[in-house]
Amino acid sequence: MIFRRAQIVLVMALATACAPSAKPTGTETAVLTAPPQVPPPITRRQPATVVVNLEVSERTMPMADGVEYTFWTFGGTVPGSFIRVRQGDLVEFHLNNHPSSANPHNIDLHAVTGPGGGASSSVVAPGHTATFRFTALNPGLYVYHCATAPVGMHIANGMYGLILVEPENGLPKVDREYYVMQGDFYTRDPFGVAGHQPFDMRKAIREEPEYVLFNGAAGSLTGDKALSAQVGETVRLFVGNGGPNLVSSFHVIGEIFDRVYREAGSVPDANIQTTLVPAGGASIVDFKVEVPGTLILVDHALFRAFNKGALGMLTVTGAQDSSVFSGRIAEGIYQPEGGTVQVMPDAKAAAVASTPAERRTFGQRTYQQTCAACHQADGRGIVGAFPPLAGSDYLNADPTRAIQIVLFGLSGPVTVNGQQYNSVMPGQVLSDEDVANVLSYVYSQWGNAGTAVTPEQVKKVRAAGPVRPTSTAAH
Ligand code: HEC
Ligand SMILES: [Cu+2]
Repeated sequence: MIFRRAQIVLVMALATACAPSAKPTGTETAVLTAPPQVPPPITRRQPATVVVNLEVSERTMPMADGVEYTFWTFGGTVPGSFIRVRQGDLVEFHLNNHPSSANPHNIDLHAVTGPGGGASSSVVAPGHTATFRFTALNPGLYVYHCATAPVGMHIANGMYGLILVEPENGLPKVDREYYVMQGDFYTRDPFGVAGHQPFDMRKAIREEPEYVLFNGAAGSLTGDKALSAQVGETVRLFVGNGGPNLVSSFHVIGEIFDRVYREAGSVPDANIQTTLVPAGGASIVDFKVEVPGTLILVDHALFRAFNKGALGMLTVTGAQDSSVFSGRIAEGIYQPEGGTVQVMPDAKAAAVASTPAERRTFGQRTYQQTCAACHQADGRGIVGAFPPLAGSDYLNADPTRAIQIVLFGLSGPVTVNGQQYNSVMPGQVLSDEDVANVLSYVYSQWGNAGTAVTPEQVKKVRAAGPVRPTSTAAH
């Protein structure tokens, strides 16, 4: 016992002895990366002076399909550049505000021990630069953000990012590291309405975002921008939340986090399903991917994921392991409430189109507001859950059937482009005009057949009533 106590005291003494008291030696310039990439781990075993050059710029970029927003950025991206330093490093921070900016900005790094996290030392007018230094005393993953008044607005426009202060001996090695940061956005028009969207201060004060996004855009981490890994690899996500208002319930559908540094603290916890990421906070999650498939990153406050954009993907490739996951091995029909598919409430007033082009424009709006939540903004759906409308053989084979599906819903097995789906699409409460608009739009997109659908056709199908559609494209 006495021996053990002596050992512990010795370990503590060693820990304090080689802690940040060591003087930085040498100077290097920090490698900054755009999301979702992360700079490589630091291999140095002693502190250094690290120079960070970060440029603030205001730029108009896509926020969703057809939607643009003038973001205020650190390093030209939302979230801002990822910064990686080591505990004990002396950081020399240069904040440069591009001459084209309309506003002054500054930076508050939660990794700074000092007044305002550097905010008042870093205020920069357009075309100016400010320099300050700090020593990274505490290891962890820290949010940085602009703190220029009105602070909430600068953050709502995208001014936040992450700085990792690696502990002296580094983090445990993993095969892949990615950078994902959530933020809530307040636009004049509802989610998906095309065009340039100005910031809406009243919605921001009411905390009612139209968009909740990972990495600054709906679809920033889906399709060919999905994160990737191979079966058997370990993945680490540096997850941040810029807010300004919402707290994130970060979850990856189809995975369990083997290790979570909750709120980016130093002691990892194990086997976590969903981790809370506060506004102005972060979390580090590590997991091994055991089976191939698409893992879905969400804020598990799920309307944010399926209706406001907070959805990303991690594509895992490699060999199947049916002992870990079997896939569907049996199926049958279970209908406690009878065979009818439920219909969603809340029909909206129709937009009456006077030309085919206008019909498609109105249809795009309905698509973004109604269909994109499931079939995705790019029409490619989600493998295993929502069939694609882009290049769908099933859709293109029969417009009457497509009208039936939108009006009355669809359930049971269907095969789309050779893939089986067996789920439920609720009937959509839309007017004849709206159905004609949305289907004309869908048919005009993504390599589809270009079929024009008229309100008269929809009216006839509605009058004929529900039919169980055939399950394959051919009929
Ligand atoms: C709540 C999610 C959801 C919404 C919203 C939704 N769908 Fe679907 N949709 C599905 C699912 C799930 C299926 C497959 C149903 C099955 O497996 O039987 C499907 C199937 C389809 C199909 C046939 C299969 C294919 O890919 O060609 C079409 C066409 C379609 N939906 C069009 C639409 C249109 C147009 C809208 C918007 C007006 C819409 N859906 C809204 C979930 C949804
Ligand atoms: Cu700012």
